[in-house]
Amino acid sequence: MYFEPELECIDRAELEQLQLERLQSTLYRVSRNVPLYRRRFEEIDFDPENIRSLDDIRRLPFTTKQDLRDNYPYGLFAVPLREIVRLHASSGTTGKATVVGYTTNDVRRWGRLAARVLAAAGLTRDDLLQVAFNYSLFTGGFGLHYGAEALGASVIPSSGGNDRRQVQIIEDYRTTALACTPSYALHLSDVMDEMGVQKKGLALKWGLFGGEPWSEPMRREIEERLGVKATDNYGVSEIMGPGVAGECLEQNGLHVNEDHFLFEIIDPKTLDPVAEGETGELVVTTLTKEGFPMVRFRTGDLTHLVPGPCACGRTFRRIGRIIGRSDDMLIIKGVNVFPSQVEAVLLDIEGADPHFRIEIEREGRLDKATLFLEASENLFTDSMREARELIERIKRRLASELSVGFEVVLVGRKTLERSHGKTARVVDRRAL
Ligand code: DLL
Repeated sequence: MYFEPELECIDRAELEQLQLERLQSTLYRVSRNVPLYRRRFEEIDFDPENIRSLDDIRRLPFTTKQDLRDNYPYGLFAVPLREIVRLHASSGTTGKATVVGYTTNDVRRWGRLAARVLAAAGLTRDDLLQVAFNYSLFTGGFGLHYGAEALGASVIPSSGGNDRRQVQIIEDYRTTALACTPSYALHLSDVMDEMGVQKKGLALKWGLFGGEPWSEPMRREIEERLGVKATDNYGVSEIMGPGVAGECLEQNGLHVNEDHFLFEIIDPKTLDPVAEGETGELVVTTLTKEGFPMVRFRTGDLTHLVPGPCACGRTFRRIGRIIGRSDDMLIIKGVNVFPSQVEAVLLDIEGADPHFRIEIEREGRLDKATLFLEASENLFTDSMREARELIERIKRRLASELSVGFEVVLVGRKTLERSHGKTARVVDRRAL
């Protein structure tokens, strides 16, 4: 039930002392080793020596995704590359934007924190966890894999995709726990029905879902259809991937691993802390990361602090499920996509006029993204063949640069709605 009970149930006063010490050493480390932080601390005349309480963190500037882009690829690493044993990136970023690095200690800690999340979600060493997240630059697969190994459970690294084979493995290997995105879990359940699988006969007990937003009705549906107890877990690659926070079997908020991450919830407009329990943007400072420490990283994710202690006995505070984003980032099939990335691809394709609209819906259980693109003067063509070729070219580029497949539909000039002179770029019809 607990993986590290002495830490997961730590006395709050002791925790705060530990956080303060770790915060101070993180701030020392970044001010010595990361030019961006050194410069920013100098600008505000800040010396890590002067951190007296956890609230002092509010004096420090935020770190944003833009900072990561500006320092691509290795500018924010706090150790020489020789110390780094692993590189990852945020989902969707096949190329530029984010690269994060882990030292040997970071990888080991990542496994332990993911193991806590698994234990809180019901797993023990007797379980067989099928990890149907991709093993790639994306952190999902590896993170949960290490967690299961640290816990001593058996891992089935099936990775993402290949639906019928996933189902067959669940049946034949007698998988007891499944980790994937919540929408993929529902999709697999449909595939089981198509294949005529008797779900009652499966050994499945636990479902660990994360990587994309979902809802209570989705949880209930997954639980009923797959016969699992479903829990939510949260992570973001800039911080560490899965293992940042996870629900326990009370299913009422995600315990943040507070001995390793200091979190704040701020108003994304004023940047001040929100009142306790109100919704705001989650900001995270890493307390033990060596390779890629982050100070006040703005995740863009909207959540709230769940009031009061939890019946499970863990003393770590809980955040509510992520209900949206403070920026325009979309999560399509679990992959992060910014409309500006779509625009950049279109701009780059000769003749493509970036007047576009992205429509996202759920087809069956899975996300379907369609790009409606206005044909511009130079790509307007009577030739069906040329139009088809253009569409194929755009599809290929989007798939390879954004890691998400789009349907592409060319529409006539000036047919897309303009709102205040700007295209209403995203229509999200998904009901979670
Ligand atoms: O999605 C890490 C992860 C993998 C977490 C597998 C859990 C399970 P990124 O690719 O960097 O990392 O995407 C991070 O995904 O800022 C959220 O917007 C969203 N996200 C992650 N977990 C949840 C969740 C991984 N449980 C971005 N609920 C984050 C809602 C989530 N959104």
